[in-house]
Amino acid sequence: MAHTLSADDIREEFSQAMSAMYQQEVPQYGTLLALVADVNLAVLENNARLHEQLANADELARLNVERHGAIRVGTAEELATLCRMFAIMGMQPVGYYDLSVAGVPVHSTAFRPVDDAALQRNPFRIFTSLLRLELIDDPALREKAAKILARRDIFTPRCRALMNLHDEQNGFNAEQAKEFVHEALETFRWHRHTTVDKATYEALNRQHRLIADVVCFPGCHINHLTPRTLDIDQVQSLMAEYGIEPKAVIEGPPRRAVPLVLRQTSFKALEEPVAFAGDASGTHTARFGEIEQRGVALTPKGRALYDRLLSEAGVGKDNLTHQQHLQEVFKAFPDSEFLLRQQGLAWFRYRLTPSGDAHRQAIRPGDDPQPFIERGWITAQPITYEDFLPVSAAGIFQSNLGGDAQTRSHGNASRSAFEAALGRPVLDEFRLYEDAEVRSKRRCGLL
Ligand code: OOG
Ligand code: NI
Repeated sequence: MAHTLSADDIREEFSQAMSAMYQQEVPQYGTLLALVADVNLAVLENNARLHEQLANADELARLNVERHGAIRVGTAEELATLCRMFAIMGMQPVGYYDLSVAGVPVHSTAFRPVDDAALQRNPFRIFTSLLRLELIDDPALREKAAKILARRDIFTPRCRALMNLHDEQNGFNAEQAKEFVHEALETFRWHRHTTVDKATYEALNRQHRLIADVVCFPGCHINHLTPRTLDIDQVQSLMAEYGIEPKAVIEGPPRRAVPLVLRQTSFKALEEPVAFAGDASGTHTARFGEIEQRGVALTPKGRALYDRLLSEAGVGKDNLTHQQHLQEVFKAFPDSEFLLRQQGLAWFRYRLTPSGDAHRQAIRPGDDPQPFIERGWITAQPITYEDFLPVSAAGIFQSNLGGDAQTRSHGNASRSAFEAALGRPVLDEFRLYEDAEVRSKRRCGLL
């Protein structure tokens, strides 16, 4: 086909369209974007070294467009069709998250780009959860929910037709891509009208708020869209000034010289008016705002230490005390690029400098990169964590649910059931980071 648009181009267009739609739907999201842009600009102006580092790692350009969103679906067919839709945008399912350990009746994956160039261009990610109807313990209600879900189609007929066309042609031209983005967006739009009457909504809501959110609407509305900041502590402290009320504490690790994995904060879900089938009206709380700061991806060894320290630190009530406590506990985690590398705690991307390139023949497979780094022949940049944290995700669900989520455990992880619904296995995030490091070493002649 002539003039096929790349998946990266389509993802870029889609993420922009999604951001514009969400800004219209939730004006506070626009305020959040302005706040994050202000803070990022100030950080870059005051920190020439960070500015240079980000520019060298090709991270600067993506920062302004970088977002993640989250959606929840009700059936295997919906999940598998989303998988097709996101594949057209160059997004693959990465990782399996079992939220039932936090008392939330869903399991999830993150659709995101996986290769270096695609991530550099626009690392748009969608955290996607599938409802586990089997966790509704009232059989009549379970059956009713399944019936309601079976009746809806969250994709427009034109969107389905375009996905088929994409498969036949193996791509889209610019016009088709534009139409596809437009149609795909419909799936994630907010609907004020529920598909059920008030009594059904309330029965499902009593079972779990998330069940009502998934089952009662005609689409799978995007429930938040998160920009990336370079200084989350600063954003948290400025939120009130911008008229946004943040949740009490920043989740994840403490502030560090070398930022680790992911830190997140959010504002609470909005109470929005809804019209139920019949005449009744009421409200629904599902959509909220969130900001995140991303750091280096950890190796399994680093992740094990991280998990241990985070659970040792526990949860705090006010942010200041909690952050100070975290700082103390995380003293056990090395905080320099050299130590993280030397102890194999984090992943790095190696590059030859111009002088390294001139001495290529002196670098042999199996060599220790450290002497070359000291000589200025090779640089090692921390690989950005591109995924989500199970603990953090659960925390976000909880704050979103207004703190009354059930805490009982729903039994074993059901990864294979999730993959069967998805129609394919999910990718292993550790493998992706390891592969990125290995590829970069090979390019330098270190492997
Ligand atoms: C998803 C929550 C997970 C994150 O950033 O950890 C998430 C949801 O509430 O549907 O987006
Ligand atoms: Ni999120």
